[in-house]
Amino acid sequence: MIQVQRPLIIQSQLIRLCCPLETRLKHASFRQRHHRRLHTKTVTDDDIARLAARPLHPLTLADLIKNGRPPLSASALYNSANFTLSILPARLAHRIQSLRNLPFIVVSNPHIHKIHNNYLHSLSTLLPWAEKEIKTLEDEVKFTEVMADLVQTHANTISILARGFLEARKYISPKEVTRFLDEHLRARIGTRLIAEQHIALHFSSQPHQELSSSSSSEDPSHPSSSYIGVIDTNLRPASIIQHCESVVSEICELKYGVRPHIVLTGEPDYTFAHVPVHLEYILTELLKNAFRATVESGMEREPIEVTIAPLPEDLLCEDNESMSDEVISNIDQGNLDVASKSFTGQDASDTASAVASEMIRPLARSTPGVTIRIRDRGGGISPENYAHIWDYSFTTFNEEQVSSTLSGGSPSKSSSGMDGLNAISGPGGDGANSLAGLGYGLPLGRAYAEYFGGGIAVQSMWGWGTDVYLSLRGVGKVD
Ligand code: ADP
Ligand code: K
Ligand code: MG
Repeated sequence: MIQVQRPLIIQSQLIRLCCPLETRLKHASFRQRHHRRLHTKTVTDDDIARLAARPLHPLTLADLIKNGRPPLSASALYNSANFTLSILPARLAHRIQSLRNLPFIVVSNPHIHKIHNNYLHSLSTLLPWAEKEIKTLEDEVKFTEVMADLVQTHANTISILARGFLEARKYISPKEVTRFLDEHLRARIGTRLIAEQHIALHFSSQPHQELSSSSSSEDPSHPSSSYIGVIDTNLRPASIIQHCESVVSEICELKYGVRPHIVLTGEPDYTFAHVPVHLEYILTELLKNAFRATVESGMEREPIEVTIAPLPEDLLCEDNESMSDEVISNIDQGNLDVASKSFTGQDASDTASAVASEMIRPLARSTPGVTIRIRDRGGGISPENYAHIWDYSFTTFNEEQVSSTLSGGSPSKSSSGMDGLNAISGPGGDGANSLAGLGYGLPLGRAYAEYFGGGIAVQSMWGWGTDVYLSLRGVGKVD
């Protein structure tokens, strides 16, 4: 297999912040008890064309929290299942079409073809539900099994695609790969979030409470009341930073005997509503880059400064006002092309407007957020390299190491000795560490940040160091 095994202690640390303990325990016991074959229906080309012709429902924050705080009643839970069911088939069909639109020789690559087949499989598990309304507990449990299968099937998508595009690099340019992955991985973030949200709500809802009775008070660091599904309404960025620092610096010390340290400044007690796994993924990638640069340039005695600065409220108001009621109502009604055109003033292509709408949509409903600056003394980024840092395939890591990281063998020692640091990554969906060193950290981190209206900006002071600004918006007013 293509996964590189991470030391056990670190893997479990990474999982820790992903979701409340009780959800994790229940998820595990659910998977054990419901390990049976799912009902499937063969997917025809007609099915794909028909479903892909449906407009894509833009996932709003309101969608994720509209069923209220858990525990959900049975009817709210059915609403969540039916909503999930109403939007996933079209999303999967769009992904299949977009994979089929790649050059034939690229989509014929076994790894990329595997991803194509994974989407076909997931669509085949959803088709039997196509004309159904979920209104019994029995159906809801079965549907949650389908969702668990969906999340599981696509868990390693990123490392598999990375390997496929690496093998097919003779036939497709880095810019084309970036264009495809930017759309594909952004769409995947949304699809995954919808499925995981339903799974999380399922486990924290009244009809399934008996599953949780033994575990509800075991994890005081995760008071379940602050969670609505996968969203933590009381997320403290400083806690995630400290956690990511310990993971990244532990690897650094184990491998190289040095451990750059972080100095945390700003407002460490700030909290807001966001998706913890997203934040953890992004910060792990950004810290990994900062640590790598710091050690490579022999500056490990210099602290990496991380500053947490809440966004001023009035600034957000102005920002929200800049989006007219017309744009907001078009977003709400799913008229993304119209909304994106009137917001950006551009007649965007389908793809561009899909990407643009994924970005503008959350702005309409956002609440305060935060900027996190990561400042390192790692020497900065050369102007030649700076032009490429957002390309999915671009890395200053050498190819031998990348191939060996992907093939799961122990990476060869590099002249810089940084292979180990590049073999780690956050749990941004893969749960594995195989995408690191492939040049996916910055672009995928930015995709996560932009999903709810934030962003990442990199400012390099060549010869000195790098400042990275991560901005995140709170995910909507809850309550
Ligand atoms: P990867 O880390 O796998 O190479 P990334 O997308 O995370 O991929 O980063 C791409 C490249 O950008 C890195 O290989 C490195 O050359 C450069 N880079 C990113 N962050 C920094 C930093 N803080 N200091 C110096 N170079 C950086
Ligand atoms: K990159
Ligand atoms: Mg990186």
